[in-house]
Amino acid sequence: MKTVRLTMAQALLRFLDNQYLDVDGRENKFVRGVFGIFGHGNVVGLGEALVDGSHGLTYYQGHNEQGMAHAAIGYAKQMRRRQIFAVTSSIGPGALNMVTAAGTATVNRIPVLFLPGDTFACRQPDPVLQQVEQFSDPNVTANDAFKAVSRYWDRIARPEQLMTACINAMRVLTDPAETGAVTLALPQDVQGDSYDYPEEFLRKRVHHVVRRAPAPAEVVRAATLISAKRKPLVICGGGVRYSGAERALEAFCVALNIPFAETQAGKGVLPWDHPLNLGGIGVTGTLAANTVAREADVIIGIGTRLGDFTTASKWLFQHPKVEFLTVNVNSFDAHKMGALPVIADAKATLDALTKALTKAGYRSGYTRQIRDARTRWTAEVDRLYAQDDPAGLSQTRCLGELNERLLPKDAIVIGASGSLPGDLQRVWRPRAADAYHMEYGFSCMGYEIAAALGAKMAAPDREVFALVGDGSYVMLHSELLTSIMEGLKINVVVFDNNGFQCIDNLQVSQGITQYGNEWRRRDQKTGLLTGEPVPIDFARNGESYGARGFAVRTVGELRDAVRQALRENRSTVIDIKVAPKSMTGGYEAWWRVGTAEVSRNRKVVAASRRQKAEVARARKI
Ligand SMILES: Cc1ncc(C[n+]2csc(CCOP(=O)(O)OP(=O)(O)O)c2C)c(N)n1
Ligand SMILES: [Mg+2]
Repeated sequence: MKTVRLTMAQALLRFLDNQYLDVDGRENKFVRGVFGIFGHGNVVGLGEALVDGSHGLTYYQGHNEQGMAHAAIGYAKQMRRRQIFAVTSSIGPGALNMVTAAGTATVNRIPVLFLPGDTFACRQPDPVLQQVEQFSDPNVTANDAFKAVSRYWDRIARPEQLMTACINAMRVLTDPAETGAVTLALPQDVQGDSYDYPEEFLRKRVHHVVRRAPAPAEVVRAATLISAKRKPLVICGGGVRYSGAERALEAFCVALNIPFAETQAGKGVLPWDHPLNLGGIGVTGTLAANTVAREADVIIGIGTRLGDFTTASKWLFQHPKVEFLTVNVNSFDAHKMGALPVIADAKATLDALTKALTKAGYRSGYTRQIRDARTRWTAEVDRLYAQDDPAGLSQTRCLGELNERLLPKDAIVIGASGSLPGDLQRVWRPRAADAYHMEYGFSCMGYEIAAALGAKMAAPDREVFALVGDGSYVMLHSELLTSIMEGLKINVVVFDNNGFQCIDNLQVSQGITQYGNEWRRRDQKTGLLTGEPVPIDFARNGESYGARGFAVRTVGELRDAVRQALRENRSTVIDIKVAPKSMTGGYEAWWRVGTAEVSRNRKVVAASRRQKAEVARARKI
C-alpha cells in the first residue's frame, strides 16, 4: 500500500479537496473552501496546512465564528446543498461561538462541516489557555456542546482516526435525509501529528445522491388515499427545492387540480402568481392558504418538517375527516402527525403519483374556490403594499416598493428573524428560481447579513438583499466587513423600528404590559426601560465599514436608495425608519405559546384561557 506522510490537518485538507458530489449525473467539487478565525487552537495545525497550499480550497477570513458559519449555511442553502464550506475555529470561546450556527444548520438540514480546535489530547499542558475543565470528566471539553446540534460528531484523538471520521462526515453531509452540521473536533496537538496516510484515503471520491424511488405499494397507498378525497392541499416544503421537483410539483397540481401552499423553505419554488399557488401557510400564512387548509380533507406534505409555524401548532386543519400524507426522504419527518408516509424523493414520488392518479381519472372537487381565494389575497397584498402609516413608513409599503424594484432583477432576498419573515412569507412575490432565501427553522437572529455573503458567493451575478431588523443587525453584522474585504457586494436593508418589536407584539397579545422589548433608556423615575427611545444611525454604521449608506425616511428616499444601491459595486446599508406597528397581523391562524395560568393581571389570565380553548381545537398527534 502506498502511503504519504502528512500531518492530520494536511491529510484532512487533501481529503476535503478530493470530494465530489454527483446529482443526476452532474458532478461538482463538494467542498468549496474554508472559513476561519485563527487562534492558538488552530493556527499552527490546520492553519499551517492551509498556508501550505497543496490543496485547491480557498480560505476566507471570518469576523465572528457564528457569522462565518452562517455564511457557510447561506452558501450551501443557496447552492441547494450541492457544495459546502468547512469552518474552522480555535478552542474554547471560538469553538463555542459556532455552536449556535451548528444548530441553525442542523435544524434547516443544511450541510456544514465544523472543525473546532480542541484541547490537547496528550494533556501535558493541562489546562491549556481557554480549557473549560470539567472536574468530573477530563474527556468532556467545550466541543461536547456541539453534540446536541450535530448530525455527526467525532473527536480525532489520534491521526489515524481521521480516516473513518472523514468517511462518516461525507456520508452524513451528502445524504439528503441525514444532512446538517457535522463536527470533527480537532485537538490542537493532533492537528500537527503526522501519520503515513494511505493514498487510497486521499484519492478522488464521488458521492452519489440517490433519488430514492417510492416502493410500488407506497404509491398505491398514497393514490388510494388521495382518490378518496375531494379537497386535497399540498404543502410545498424545502425538500421540493432540494429535490429539483418544481416541474414535477406543477405537473401534479395542474393535472389533478390540486392547490399548493408554501412553507418558508418551500416558498418561491413556483412563482407567486401560479394559478394554484395559495402562498405561505400557517402562523405567518396567507388568508388564501389558511382558509383552504381549514377545509382540506387531505394534507399532502412534500419535503416539509411540519414545524409549528407551518401547521399553526397543529391547529390549522379542521376538516373532521382530514388525513395526512407525507412525502419525505427522511423517515423521521415522514412519520410526523401520524401521516401515511412515503419515504422517497419528492420528484420521483410526484411523477409516480401524477401517473397513477391521472390513469385513475382523478381530479379534485375544487371549482372556483382556489381562484376566489387567490383573488381576495392578491387584493389584500395590493392593499398592504399601498399602506401608509401616520407614524412613518409602513413595513409592508417598504416591502412592496422593494418587491417592485427587485423582481425584474431576479434579486435574492434573505431573511431569518423578527417580524420580517412573517411579512415576507405573506406578501413577498418571488418569481425567479432561488430568489427567496429564508432561514426559519431556527429563526436565528444574526443570520441574514452573513448568509447574504454566502448567497453572493453562490450566485455572484445576482443582487443579494439581506432584509434585517434593527435587533438582528445589532446582534451580528460582522460579516459585512468580510463582504468589503472580499469585494463581494451585498445589500443590507435595515428595518429600524426601535427594538424587538415582534416579541413586543407577542407580549402585548398575551395581555402582558409592554416590558423589555423596545429600545429605550432606563427611566430614573420608574426604574424601568421606559425612557426615551435610543436612535441608531445604521447608514453611518455601514459607512464606517466602507459600505455605502443610505438614510431612508420617505418612500421617495427608498426608491432613490434602491436605484443607487443597484448601481453600486460595493456593499450597501439602507437604513429605513419604519413605524413600529406596521407589520402584518395574523390571517386565520393561531400559535401556541406558554402562558401564565395565574397572574395579578386579569388580561393575562384571560389570554391564557383563550389559549387553552384553542389548544382544545388543535390536533394531539
Ligand atoms: C439569536 C436569537 N435570539 C433571540 C431570538 C428571539 N427573537 C426573535 S425575534 C426577536 C426580535 C427581533 O428584533 P428585530 O430584529 O429588530 O426585528 P423586529 O421584530 O423588530 O421586526 C427576538 C429577540 C432569536 N430568534 N434569535
Ligand atoms: Mg426591530
